[in-house]
Amino acid sequence: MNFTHAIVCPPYKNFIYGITTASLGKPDYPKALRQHQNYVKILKEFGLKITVLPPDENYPDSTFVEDTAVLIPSCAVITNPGAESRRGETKVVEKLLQGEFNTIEKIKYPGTLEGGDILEVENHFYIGISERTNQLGAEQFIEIVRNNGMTGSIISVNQGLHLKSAVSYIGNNCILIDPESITSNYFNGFTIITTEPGESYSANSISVNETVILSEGFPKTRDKVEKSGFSVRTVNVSEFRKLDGGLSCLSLRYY
Ligand code: CIR
Repeated sequence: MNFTHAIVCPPYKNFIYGITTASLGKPDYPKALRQHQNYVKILKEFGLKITVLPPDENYPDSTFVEDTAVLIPSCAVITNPGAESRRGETKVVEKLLQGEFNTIEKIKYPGTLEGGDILEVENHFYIGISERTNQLGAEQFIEIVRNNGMTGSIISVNQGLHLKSAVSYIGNNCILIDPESITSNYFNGFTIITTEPGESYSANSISVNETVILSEGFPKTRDKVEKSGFSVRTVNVSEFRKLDGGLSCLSLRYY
């Protein structure tokens, strides 16, 4: 996917109190800051213009900026996070996007939707129904993408936080998927790369300007992706993983 811009939000020090179901211990804040800086550095190396939102002391999870909006080429969709403590995060993002996109759409209560549940594959969007995204939110989103000449369909997420915790589109008709969390039957017609046993976390990745960015520490899956012809970079996001975050959730990418 060719991107020219990304929005990020560095963690604030209360980040360590973000929502989590992982039992990996408390994140180390200075380490998280360094990892975030390195993540941003890598995006810059790919030529992306970075907009940095100020760290937000009111929202410990605000560094997971991907959940607050979905940027489809013709408009920005402001989400309505399913986690109540995260609902207010969208305000600052909406204000910023008003200057970047001509059309702003919104997911409205009682519909809920988080960006981590939206998997974009060319002109189609897969929407995960999860603990955070409900049927109503998904239907509102499908209506919006239809009005913009694209399509959407629903996938039920029975394990893990978001749809994209377990699946990524890495370009070239290729899906990277954790087979322990989600069946690849949803993706007939695609080339499927499965994460290796014990490496499920690496299913969350992003593809930026012809390179796949994977989490550091999952060598077997990295090998598989490289052998499938992709060039790969890795980035350490261990402190974000402790709060159920993947590397995709640390930026909102667009062009
Ligand atoms: C949460 O539970 O909302 C955050 N601690 C993690 C959100 C991760 N978001 C994402 O992977 N898109």
